[in-house]
Amino acid sequence: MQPMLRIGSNMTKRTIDDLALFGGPPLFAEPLHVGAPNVGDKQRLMRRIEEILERNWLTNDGPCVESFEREVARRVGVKHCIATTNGTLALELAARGLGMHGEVIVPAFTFVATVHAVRWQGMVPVFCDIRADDFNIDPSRIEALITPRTTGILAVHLWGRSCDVQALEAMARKHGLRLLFDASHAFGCTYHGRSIGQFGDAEVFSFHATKFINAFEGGAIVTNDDELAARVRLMKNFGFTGTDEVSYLGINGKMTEVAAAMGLTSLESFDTFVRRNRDNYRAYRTGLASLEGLRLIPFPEDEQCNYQYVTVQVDPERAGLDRDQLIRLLRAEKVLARRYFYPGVHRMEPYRSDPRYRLLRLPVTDLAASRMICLPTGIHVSPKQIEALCKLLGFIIDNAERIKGLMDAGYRYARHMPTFSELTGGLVE
Ligand code: T4K
Repeated sequence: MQPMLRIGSNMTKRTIDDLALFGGPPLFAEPLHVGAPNVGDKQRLMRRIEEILERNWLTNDGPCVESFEREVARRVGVKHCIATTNGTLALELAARGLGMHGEVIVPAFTFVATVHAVRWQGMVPVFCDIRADDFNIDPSRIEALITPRTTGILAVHLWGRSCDVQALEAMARKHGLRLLFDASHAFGCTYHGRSIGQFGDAEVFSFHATKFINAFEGGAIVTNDDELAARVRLMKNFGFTGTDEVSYLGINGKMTEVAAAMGLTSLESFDTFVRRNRDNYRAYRTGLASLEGLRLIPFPEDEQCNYQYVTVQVDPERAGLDRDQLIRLLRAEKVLARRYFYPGVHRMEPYRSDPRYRLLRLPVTDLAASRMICLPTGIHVSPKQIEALCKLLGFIIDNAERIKGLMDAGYRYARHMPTFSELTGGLVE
């Protein structure tokens, strides 16, 4: 007798044929995304946009951008916030503004933008492995990577959990290196009770649509360094120091007024977003607690967190299925779980085929890249849906052996396996 899954009054999965991958109806009518935008009060947003249009001041340090910068700096507790077009450009401006050049030590277990940013600025990324417990750059491996050409460390607070800031600051001090943090995931999070954003020489946030706080597209550099702040402010505006006067090599990295309006509106809903994300995270914690082979990566109880990335480590031996098989099963049920971050930046171009990395070994990164799943959360996902999703995962784990047998045998999935594009209504190819 197989375990039966009763999810709600109208959704029962009695046999594995009821799984959507094998022809049953999907668990959810609409797709559950990782990264569906958290949008705050739409009326406030529309009012702000109307005001922008009435002022006829659309970009170039308008009042919305100035308010957004002030508000971010206040919340983070830093002297300066420089808003930018996106997080990637903020990383480039910060790295360049800090005078980084030559080699920069980075993790490979991150979104590709972290590494591309330094590469795009002509620096050589030197990949450092991560720690198995928090998936952040491993400070104990950095020293061996330092050469006379090393000028900086670019560390990532992955999924909003802080790096070992103390160890990294000590390492940077000891070797006279610049220390920049990619805090794209970590707005609203703390390290030892202090806001992320206050550490190193500077930190960078992303306010992309998929982030905890979004500005459609957007980013920011935060720092207490007056000179750096002045420099990147010039750099993001072509180097203009006055009308018709350019005294620096610059680029266009400005945030628009409409983006800042969205950012300000998102910030007003900060507490609501945290509350929903925390409730969702707790629903996952309860729902996954007894599932063999699936380990929810915990958020620290003694820190503030934004709970924006819910991540689960799959142990294929114990779960009976590997990460990619689980993702296929979930996708069919319209749960668009993601493999953040697969396959690791070192396995993407241009790094993969660069002879400099031929002998590179990052065993912890490779293992993490093959085992991590990022599950949907945010204001468009409810704890009830998560309860149903966890029950589904339990059903899958309970029947893992038979499911795996069918999947390994290349079982021609019954009826129709929807494509990602179909699931997202053609919005995402
Ligand atoms: N450093 C780190 C550590 C980062 O994670 C990122 C960005 C950066 C730097 C660079 O910051 P930005 O320059 O982007 O400001 C997404 C985001 O595009 C990217 O910003 C983010 N990291 C990364 C983790 O996720 P993709 O390629 O996975 O996005 P995509 O289009 O597949 O969308 C993700 C999911 O969100 C989909 O299921 C669809 C859903 N979605 C997406 C958008 C844009 C929506 O429902 N609505 C939307 O408007 O990179």
